[in-house]
Amino acid sequence: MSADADRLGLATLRRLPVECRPLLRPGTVPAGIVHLGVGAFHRAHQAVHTEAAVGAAGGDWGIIGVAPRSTAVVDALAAQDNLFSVTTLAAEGATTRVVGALAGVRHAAGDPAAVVRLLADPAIRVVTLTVTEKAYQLDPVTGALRADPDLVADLTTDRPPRTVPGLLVRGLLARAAADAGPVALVSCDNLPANGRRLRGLVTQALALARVPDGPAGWIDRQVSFPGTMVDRIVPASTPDTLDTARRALGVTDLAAVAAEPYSQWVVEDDFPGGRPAWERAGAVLTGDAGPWERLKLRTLNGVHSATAYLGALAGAETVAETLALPRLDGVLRRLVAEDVAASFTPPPGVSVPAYGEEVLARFANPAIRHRTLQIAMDGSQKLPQRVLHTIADLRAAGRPARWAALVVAAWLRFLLGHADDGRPLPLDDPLADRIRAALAAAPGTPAGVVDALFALREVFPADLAADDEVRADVTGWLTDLERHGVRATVAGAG
Ligand code: CS2
Repeated sequence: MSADADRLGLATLRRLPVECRPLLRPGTVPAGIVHLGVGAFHRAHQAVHTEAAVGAAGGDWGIIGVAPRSTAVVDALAAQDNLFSVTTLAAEGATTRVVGALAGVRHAAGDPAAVVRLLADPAIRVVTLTVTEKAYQLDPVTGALRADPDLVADLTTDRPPRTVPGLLVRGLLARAAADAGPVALVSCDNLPANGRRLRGLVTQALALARVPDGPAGWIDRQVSFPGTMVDRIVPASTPDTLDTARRALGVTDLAAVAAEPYSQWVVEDDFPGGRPAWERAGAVLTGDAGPWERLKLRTLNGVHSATAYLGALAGAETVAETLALPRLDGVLRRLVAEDVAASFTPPPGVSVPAYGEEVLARFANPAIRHRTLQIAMDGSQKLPQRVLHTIADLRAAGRPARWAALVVAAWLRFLLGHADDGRPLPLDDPLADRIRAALAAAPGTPAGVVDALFALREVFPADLAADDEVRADVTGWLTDLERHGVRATVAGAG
């Protein structure tokens, strides 16, 4: 128990304003879920939905939060008896509430064996993941597992696993050996067809590890991979986030997060070992999350990436600041209405342009400071499902993809490393070395840059890269962005 009288913890719960107290008291709900990636998004999303579900309908569904790498969050939560607060930032004001969904925390890099044991524990019947796109180590275009030396060592030696696929496969093998009962592995990351991708990861990793038919068959029969669509805007926490939490709670919370009011979760209902009554907490349980996932990835995340690259180039620090650039909202509306909406069939009853309007209103929330550079990270892992699938589907239907091409051009210009005012822009991407090498070998013209980067097969599939109309559109936009900058390009567009 936390002894610090000034710190959030079981001992200080009674001092919190009544409206800030958790629905569940940690320690009273036994663990049934392991969550990998106990970052801000998980704390403000699945943890909140799960606490509400258990509060409404009961069940042994406490969450053990596992941090794959960072010890900071594990240390902060452990010192707070696993309690943390979520501040909901609406334009009208903020409300803060402590969440009691976590039954424990572990640090995977520090004690991988403990995490493997947890995954093999029969009490654990659901494993959820928010580890970001790159941690799956899957080729964004094909879904093929990238077997780098770390992953190969995890799968072919008995050293303690260091990668997420390694940890999962070791855990599943231990579970099969103990015949510990069925489990659902639930990706809550923004990957396309995330359930199928995670199943593909496990299948490929088992093959690479040359796992015999016995345990491989057990895993095939006992493990499900429901797909999900997850949505809540949760910027990385800052000193401001901690100050706001402290003012509301009267004690310090070093694991505080802040998020927008909106939260959505669509989950395929395939849980062989049971699940919390998430439908009692606002989640939609469905047979196929695919249409929801495409809606969200192409509209919300596609427009988010567009905003991040255009905003970063224009020198805007946040998404809300970017939306205030003259005429930029008009361009984003045309991206949604003319390209995204024409590229796929949305869930029944959903209008893509209306959903797009709601997204723009959420992005404009003045209380949320979501940094463009945070969203701009890892573009090679994000662009395929957010923008390139839109382009591919439009082209397959014989349609143009002019606005989506602008997003690609903005990404390429971002990769060149300088904002419109000449300030350097960081390249934080698992393919950074490949991207730099491709650019260094290319002529500096817009067409040269397009040629060099369209040759990255992990990002641009061959069909798309060979499409002259797409190349011409992207080259045209890149020329405009280079000559005139984002402001003038946007003002002159459409
Ligand atoms: C964002 C997402 O960082 C990013 O790439 O687009 O994290 C986004 O905020 C969430 O998907 C919203 O649900």
